Amino acid sequence: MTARTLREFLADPKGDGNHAPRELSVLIEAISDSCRTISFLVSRGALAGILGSAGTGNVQGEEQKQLDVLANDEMMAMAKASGVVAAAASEEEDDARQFTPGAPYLITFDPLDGSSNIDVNVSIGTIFSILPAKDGPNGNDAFLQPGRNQIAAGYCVYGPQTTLILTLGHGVVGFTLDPAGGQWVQTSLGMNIPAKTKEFAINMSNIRHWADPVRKYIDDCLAGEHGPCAKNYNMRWIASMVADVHRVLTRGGVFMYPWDKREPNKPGKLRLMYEANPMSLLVEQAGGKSFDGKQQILDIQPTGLHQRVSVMLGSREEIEKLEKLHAAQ
Ligand code: AHM
Ligand code: MG
Repeated sequence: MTARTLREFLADPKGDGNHAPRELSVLIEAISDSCRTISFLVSRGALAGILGSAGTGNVQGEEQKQLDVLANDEMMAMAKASGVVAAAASEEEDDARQFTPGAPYLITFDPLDGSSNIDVNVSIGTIFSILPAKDGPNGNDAFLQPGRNQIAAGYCVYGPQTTLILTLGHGVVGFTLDPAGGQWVQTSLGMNIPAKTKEFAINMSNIRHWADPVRKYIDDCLAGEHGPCAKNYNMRWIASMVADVHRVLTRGGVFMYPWDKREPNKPGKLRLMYEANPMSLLVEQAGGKSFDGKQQILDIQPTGLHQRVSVMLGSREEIEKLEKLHAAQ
């Protein structure tokens, strides 16, 4: 049997002979088209003169790269043209844009995650989250739904291969872009994060700023086979959430960007609506867990489109250790 394409998967995503809702298929196919386009732009890089700064800043006060802007333009054009998106919100824009009135979906995205890696040819990606639209106007407030409301979520990694990882709320599947024909070919039937792991991902340069439970967890990992975890851990930090989470989904591990004391009033670095929530849904659907230090990330009631959040996600056993350490403090 030859591998299914994304289109064939959408025709029968649960294997029960029923196709995905038609408008959802339209949107997922449109997103996959945009990811193909962005992948092509990324691969051309300096050849197209599109590396480096755009000379502008986004709503987060961060410098925008040219590819951040190009990827954002592509995703916004896709959302508008799809005809099934009522409104779209992006890391790169202050407010949601209104598109097709009465359409069923809202979409949020980080068009190019891992911006600090763009110019150094390290894996980057696109993250997206699909929520139900409300009746009537869908301004910023319409997006403030807990992650549990997500209808679908996924990401694309622009790495040695271009891979699209997707959940429609029942398991996680993966596709690889075949550069020969431009098709998305299913290469993962069901991703499962092993409950146990020996690998963590955190930016260790922030160690002096961490809260006590995070410090204790990493100290225990670093103590190795003679410490409380009784095993030796490995560490990885790519500094592209998409690539780090992709590794966790593929072979297990823990990914953390926790709150720290640098700016105590800032809940974390990563954004809830288009980074933490879609990744948490994928991780949960693959058998893992996510936690913000107090609760499961998918249960958080958002208060702002660009709100930040403390993120710990991955292999179930390790996240449960972190939950216990936070409960004990
Ligand atoms: P971005 O969306 O502007 O790229 O920022 C988010 C990125 C994540 O992909 C990554 O996990 C983190 O920032 C890396 O941060 P740091 O440079 O502090 O290690
Ligand atoms: Mg990002």
